[in-house]
Amino acid sequence: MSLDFCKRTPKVELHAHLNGSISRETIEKLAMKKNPELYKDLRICFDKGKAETLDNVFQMFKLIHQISDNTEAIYTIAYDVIHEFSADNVKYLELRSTPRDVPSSGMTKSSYIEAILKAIEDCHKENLDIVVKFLLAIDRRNDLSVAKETVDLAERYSRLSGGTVVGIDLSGDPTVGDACTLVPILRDAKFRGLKLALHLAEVPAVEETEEVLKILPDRIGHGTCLHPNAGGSQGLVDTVLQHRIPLELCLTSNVICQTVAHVDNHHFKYWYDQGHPCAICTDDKGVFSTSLSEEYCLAAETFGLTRKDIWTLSYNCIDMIFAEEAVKQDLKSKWNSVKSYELNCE
Ligand code: 6MZ
Repeated sequence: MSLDFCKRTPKVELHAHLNGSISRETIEKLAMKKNPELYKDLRICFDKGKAETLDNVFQMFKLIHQISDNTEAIYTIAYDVIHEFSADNVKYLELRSTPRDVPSSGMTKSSYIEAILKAIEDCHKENLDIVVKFLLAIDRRNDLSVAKETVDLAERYSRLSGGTVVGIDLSGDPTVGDACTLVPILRDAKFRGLKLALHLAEVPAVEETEEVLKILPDRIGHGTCLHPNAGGSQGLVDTVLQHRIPLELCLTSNVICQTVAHVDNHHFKYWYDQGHPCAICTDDKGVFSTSLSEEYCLAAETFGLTRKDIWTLSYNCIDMIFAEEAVKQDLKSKWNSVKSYELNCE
């Protein structure tokens, strides 16, 4: 499989954390302005291979958050990340990010969200060929009151942005906190019409996953340990299959974080073979030094997928997006307009 073919294939990115997607160029731009010493630390961290465990990755987020502590930086990161995905031929992108208050810079959760919305709007005004939606993230360490504040903000900004904010993500270090405590507010978010993309079973956690699955989220992030062979249970697998809850699968991320021992063992194979809806995603393209095209190429090479398989995998993601039917139809025509050319040429 050529990387070139994966680059030319139009793609949908459904699982991209804003601060984890930051490129080296943007880090350099922001860190040099703020503190060259911090840049040295970040550069050491970003050298390929340094993000080698889940723990290290979460340390890297702490460093990145030091440079994204003001609305100007948040705007720059969002603007650059959207351009980078667009350059990789991503036609539809759902960004997710955890709103932060930083009193020393005057950043509030609202101004954080507004900076991202402004970047999305400015990219749209430039006629960049990409539709961008936004999910507000709840960190699983948060208590119910912080989570409720995020859901209130999502509801408010969904209205104010005319539908750019579409829902809620639940993420954060999977080895910390208990998502069960957040179930009432997640249920309420769904009731208020927000979509739910929840990180589930990134590490083994059968009881927690059973409890959260009762909400029937709209999509699952990772789902690495749903299967009994990976520390899950047949009951979890059956629920996900029965409700056809789409999975957002991030190959490089799982291998680097060591939640999957080797890419050959990635759970993509199991779910793909069941004909279950699977979206290949990057997770944190900056932290993991990857791109969506590289992830498709890796999936193709590892699991012997043909060009037609890759095309279909990408096309099928359109039905998993959190956008109205008209957007889905537009995307499908875009895919279909280049399909026969791309699949027939060498
Ligand atoms: C769980 C993750 C993650 O929100 O500041 N995040 N949560 N599992 C992962 N797998 C590696 N990768 C990223 O982006 C950074 C935040 O996204 C979540 C974490 O909460 C991290 O702090 P934002 O834009």
